[in-house]
Amino acid sequence: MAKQHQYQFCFGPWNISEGQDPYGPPTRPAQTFDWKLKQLKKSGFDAMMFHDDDAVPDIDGKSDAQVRKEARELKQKLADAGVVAEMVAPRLWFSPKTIDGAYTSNDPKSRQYAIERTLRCIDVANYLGTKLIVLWLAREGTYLREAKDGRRSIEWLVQALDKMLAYDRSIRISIEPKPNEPMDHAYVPTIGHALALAQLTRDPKRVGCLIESAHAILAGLDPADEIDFAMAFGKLWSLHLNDQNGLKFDQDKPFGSNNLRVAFNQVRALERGGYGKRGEYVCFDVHPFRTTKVEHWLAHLVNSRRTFLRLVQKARTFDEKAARQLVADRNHAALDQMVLEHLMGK
Ligand code: GLO
Ligand code: MG
Repeated sequence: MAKQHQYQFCFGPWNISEGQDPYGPPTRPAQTFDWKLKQLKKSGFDAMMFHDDDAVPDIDGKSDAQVRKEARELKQKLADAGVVAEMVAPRLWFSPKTIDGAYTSNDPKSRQYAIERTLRCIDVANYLGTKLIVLWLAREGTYLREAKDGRRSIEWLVQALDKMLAYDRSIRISIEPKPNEPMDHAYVPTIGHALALAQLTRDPKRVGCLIESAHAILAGLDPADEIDFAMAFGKLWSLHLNDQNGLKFDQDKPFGSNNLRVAFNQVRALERGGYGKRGEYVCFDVHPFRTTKVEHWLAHLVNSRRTFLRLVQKARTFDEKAARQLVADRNHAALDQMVLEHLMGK
């Protein structure tokens, strides 16, 4: 068992969302950023993750000086609240310029915009005091296969990563793979794809990954195996824990909500690999249910953290010796039941 340590927790302002879905409008009124920041600290969280335009709203319409001013003000606000910025991610999927993709758009002007916007995002990360850039490659993929050249798209992705790595030699990039939604097929659907892509860049050591439980499940994979795989490469630099009921829309359910055993195995993998010991955060990319009332607005975050910590205890009290004996004896039926009994408790 890895040496015990305290985990540090994180979420993003978008995780206190208002309940809209493709079929209906918000069900809760929007809250201010300051309110969200206060709730974060009060609920036992240590860090906040940001999109570039969470940090500097309407970033595309602002000058470099204005971006610097606003980002620095935010840094001060975070410092006053005793919160750090975990990462900054360029939100490349809202602009009319990225309708057909960002780094892999067929339009050179759009690709240029995507890169310039990302370099600005790196500036914002520097102002906020984090060196971690997260890339969720939302629209890098196709709705119909004939619309893009897959190999050329990979080359464009590598060129974009190279520009980021050259722009700032101290940043690290975590790719957050997701197999689908909004696209039919995304170009970097799994952790294996992300880490292979890293190898083609000018500085593979600075390109790692972020695992989101729901995205692994959408790819038909076990998130615990994805965690072990990334950690075998020393490349798990961030984490979006949540849950997902099979192959549906991206549900971002509370951690463990759908399958406690799959959640337990993720925590066990994190414990084994010593996740967090090099300053990595446990982030929850979870959303309230559309039905959630305003007064229960934080419950999905508080509950995810609580479930995580309870599962850490379950991982630390799991009888590893007995499990090893059952494994050696190939008694998988007993091992299976042992896990269930352990999770159910007395
Ligand atoms: C969507 C993603 C998204 C990212 C976020 C940070 O499916 O999970 O929430 O995590 O934009 O890049
Ligand atoms: Mg995510």
